[in-house]
Amino acid sequence: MLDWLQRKISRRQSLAKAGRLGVIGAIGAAAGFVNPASAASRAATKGRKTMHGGANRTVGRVDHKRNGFDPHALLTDWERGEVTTDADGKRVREFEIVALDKDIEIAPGLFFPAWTYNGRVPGPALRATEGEHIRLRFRNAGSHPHSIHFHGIHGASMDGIEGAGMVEPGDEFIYEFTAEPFGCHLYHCHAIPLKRHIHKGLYGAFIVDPDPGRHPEQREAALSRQLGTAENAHWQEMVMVMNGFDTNFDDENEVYAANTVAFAYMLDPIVIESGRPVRIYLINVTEFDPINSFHLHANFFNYFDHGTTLEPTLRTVDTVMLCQAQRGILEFSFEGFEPGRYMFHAHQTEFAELGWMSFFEVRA
Ligand SMILES: [Cu+2]
Repeated sequence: MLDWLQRKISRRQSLAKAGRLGVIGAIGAAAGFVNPASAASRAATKGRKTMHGGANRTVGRVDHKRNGFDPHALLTDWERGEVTTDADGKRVREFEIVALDKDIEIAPGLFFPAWTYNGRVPGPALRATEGEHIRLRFRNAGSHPHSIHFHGIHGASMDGIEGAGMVEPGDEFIYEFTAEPFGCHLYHCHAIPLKRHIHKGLYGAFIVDPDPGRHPEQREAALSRQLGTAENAHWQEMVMVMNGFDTNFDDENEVYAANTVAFAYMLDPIVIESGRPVRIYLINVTEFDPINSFHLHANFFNYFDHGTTLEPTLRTVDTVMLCQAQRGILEFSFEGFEPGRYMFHAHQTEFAELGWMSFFEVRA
């Protein structure tokens, strides 16, 4: 812990020294991070809980069209692939993913030379049902060898490591396995050096819905988790991949976010209907920092670690912390709450101030 703190402190000092042309300077000028101290202090002296609202933010707008993905669309644009039934009556779900090098705008005016799955960071949020046969065709149109390593159950030859689905530029591989266990999972490149390949943007959500037929004791809970059912449609579901970006390649992140674009959900809050429950598929892929976290203001949630149970593993908490690749499902409700803006953010305040800070806009 002391080493980690020490590293952060020396990083801050070197940034301060390099301020005139350093990273913060570059972000401050190009991306327009500002600190409206007067607003913050006004709020503080009034003792209002909105004090965080006066913290750092960005000015200007990211061009989501040019990026080819919009942070609000990323919340719910599940990639469901093509479903067929094979000769044995088994459901087969087929996906296609292509790796592409692509510059993406992660804060207004701040570009990151990403490696992407399907041109977006995070990659497509793959969604399947427990027990289905997954067939994923992966083509590498990028400049380096890449793979897709799934967090799930599969054979050694499908693991996405060297000799098991590592794909040279211009080549392709088909990964096949059964979607299990149900839960909130992820996939990422497993090429070496691993931290560079992951951090460049090669990761995404892999959500496996429980098959209600396999969970007769908890059928209602399973139905509510299965995309496409009336029970599921009642929920306001969304996926958030917590990530960070090392914009100057010094193995430290300068920008943090949920779903890549700094402060995207602060500038344009996520609208929530107070009468419907909320479910968040939360995944941490942040490289270089030991943990990331999610803190919800003014409310509490139940948490399902890895999403692999239908009963909460944590009840009535307002913060969870996750190491890299750890993930889970959050369930909560704003029913009966006063309409307004409810903040959520990493409770590493540094991450919050560098982009991972957001709002729910709760409406009646
Ligand atoms: Cu890679």
